[in-house]
Amino acid sequence: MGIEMFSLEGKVALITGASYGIGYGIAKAMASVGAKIVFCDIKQEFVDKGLASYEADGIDAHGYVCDVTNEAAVQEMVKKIEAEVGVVDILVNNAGIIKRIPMCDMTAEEFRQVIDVDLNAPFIVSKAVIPSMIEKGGGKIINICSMMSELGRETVSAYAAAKGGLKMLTRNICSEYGDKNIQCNGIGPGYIATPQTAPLREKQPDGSRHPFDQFICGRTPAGRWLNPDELGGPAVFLASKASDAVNGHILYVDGGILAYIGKQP
Ligand code: NAP
Ligand code: GCO
Repeated sequence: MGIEMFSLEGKVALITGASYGIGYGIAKAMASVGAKIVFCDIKQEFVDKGLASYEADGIDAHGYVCDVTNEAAVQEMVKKIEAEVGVVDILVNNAGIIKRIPMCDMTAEEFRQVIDVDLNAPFIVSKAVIPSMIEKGGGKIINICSMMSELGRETVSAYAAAKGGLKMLTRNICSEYGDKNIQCNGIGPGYIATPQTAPLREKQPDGSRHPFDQFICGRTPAGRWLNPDELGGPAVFLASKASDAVNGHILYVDGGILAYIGKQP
């Protein structure tokens, strides 16, 4: 077997929340090895922006408006995709939100919102595509986890609970559907420069670097933030035949953060 073991030629890949950011970087990489790209976003405005970006990059993507927390809307979207593009061979549960609020100041409603998008939605979307994957003889599911699947941090209790839960949902899908030739793995990105993390990189009023920016670069052996394109290779691997024996694994793409104690003073 040669390089074709990484080919996604003829495969339909659904990437949620992929108008920009990490999802977009993953979609671009998958398209470059032959996948047909389907994405969704919660607002028409972002789907339109996403479609324009894909077109500018020479990618013929299909975009749908869908709130991934709404089970009826997700079921309807998956039916449409099957009719208009084909059965989803690869699902990337990427859409996600974060609320950085100290736990005792966070309302139960805010906690639920994060769990809803970051944990319930991957359950809902996976559940919608698995039956057709089984009928077709297999499929790949990639859940976008986080450093917070392993580590805690002040202010991100809901996010850490959701991403820790997503790690276990990944292992459970692997356990439950491995015998149907479905591989479900996670990618745990480190700190990636996207709109979600923009507040952590904002320059201070005096022009100096945000303290969190300095902290995270000191915790990353490479000494820098990663970019969405750097998740492309690992995602292609987990979507391709090359990873058919990899199941229930979380691949941390963190520039080494989890291996490092941090820069010594
Ligand atoms: P982002 O820039 O905020 O993009 C997230 C996307 O998800 C946006 O397009 C957003 O749409 C969409 N979305 C949110 N709620 C949705 C819903 N209910 N239905 C459909 N789409 C929805 O985030 P990102 O940084 O690329 O992160 C992508 C994933 O990676 C998330 O799961 C995040 O937790 C995870 N992650 C990020 C980092 C990082 O450092 N950036 C690190 C580890 C893990 P709108 O813009 O319309 O709201
Ligand atoms: C935060 C960050 C993180 C990262 C990422 C780490 O506030 O700590 O936003 O949650 O985005 O998920 O892997």
